[in-house]
Amino acid sequence: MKQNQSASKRAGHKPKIVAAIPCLNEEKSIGSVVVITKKFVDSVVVIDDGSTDATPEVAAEAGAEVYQHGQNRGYGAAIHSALTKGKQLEADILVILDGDGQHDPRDIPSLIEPVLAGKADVVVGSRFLGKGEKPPFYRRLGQYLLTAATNLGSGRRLSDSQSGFRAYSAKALDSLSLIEKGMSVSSEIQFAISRSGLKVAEVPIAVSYIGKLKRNPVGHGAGVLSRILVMVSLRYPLILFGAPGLGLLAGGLYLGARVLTVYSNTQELAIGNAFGTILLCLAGLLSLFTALMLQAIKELLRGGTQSAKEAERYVPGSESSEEMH
Ligand SMILES: Nc1nc2c(ncn2[C@@H]2O[C@H](COP(=O)(O)OP(=O)(O)OP(=O)(O)O)[C@@H](O)[C@H]2O)c(=O)[nH]1
Ligand SMILES: [Mg+2]
Repeated sequence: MKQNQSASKRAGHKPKIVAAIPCLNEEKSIGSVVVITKKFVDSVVVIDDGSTDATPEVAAEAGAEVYQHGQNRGYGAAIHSALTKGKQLEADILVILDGDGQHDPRDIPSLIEPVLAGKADVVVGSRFLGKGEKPPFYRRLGQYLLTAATNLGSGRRLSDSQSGFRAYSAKALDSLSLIEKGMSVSSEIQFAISRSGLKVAEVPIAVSYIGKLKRNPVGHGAGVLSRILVMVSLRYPLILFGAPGLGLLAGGLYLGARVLTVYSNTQELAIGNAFGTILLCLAGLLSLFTALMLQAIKELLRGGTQSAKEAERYVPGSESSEEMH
């Protein structure tokens, strides 16, 4: 069976739906989230990201398989484990939702519908579509900003780039390869979708914000934004650093030519222009060097991802290793 076939194309086969719930200290909510989620999926895996409370025990009691990180590795690492678990369990569709009760598992049927219909490989549950409760104003502001930056950088437009309620087809599980360890993983997925040409859809979801704020929104927003900038730099290094580098170098050379002209006519050194020449040439060379280094890293990462995928697909002794999954 090919892993990258869409659920809808597997004739006569009931799609296997797995839910994965990343959790860090969610003992109060995880029990009911698991119990309700189980009604809509075939199995539930809780990714316990180093909780120090009773989250793993409560999740297991509620009927989830619990996969433990042993120590806190970050939301991105938990998403990475969730995608890997989905592949291991041969899920046709993997649904990921938060364990703090902000997402309503009753939205799962509408979330997976576009994947079942073969219309999408990734479905993002959007908090900003539909008429339901919206996140509080101050959180909405930050989320709009992060969504605008992610849309601009990735070239894919979504209304909610930071949503943690998503569905992935088997093809998406096979193609996504993530490196972000923190909350910026949601943006990274949008960049990866754009690169790999996966089909993406959004459906409205309900959210509930009753609990306390868990982290400083300004620090959180700034952290994610800085990672988006890194992603943009890695995506367009030649445009972002190469083109300005060439411009600065050209400006420096122009100023240098003027210094030489003035000197040959008057035998005097135009100190200001000479300094300008040195500064512009140095900045230009630095920018060009950065562009080339980032381009090299980009190609290395792309090569590494492809080799990892080939290694994952390779089964010794098989004619067509892809068929073995
Ligand atoms: N913050 C955080 N959450 C994690 C981590 N690992 C797993 N999670 C879980 O990931 C899900 C999303 O995290 P939240 O902190 O609720 O993120 P959020 O919904 O954007 O933020 P809030 O609006 O404050 O709830 C929750 O189920 C967390 O328990 C981690 O290292 N940090
Ligand atoms: Mg939350």
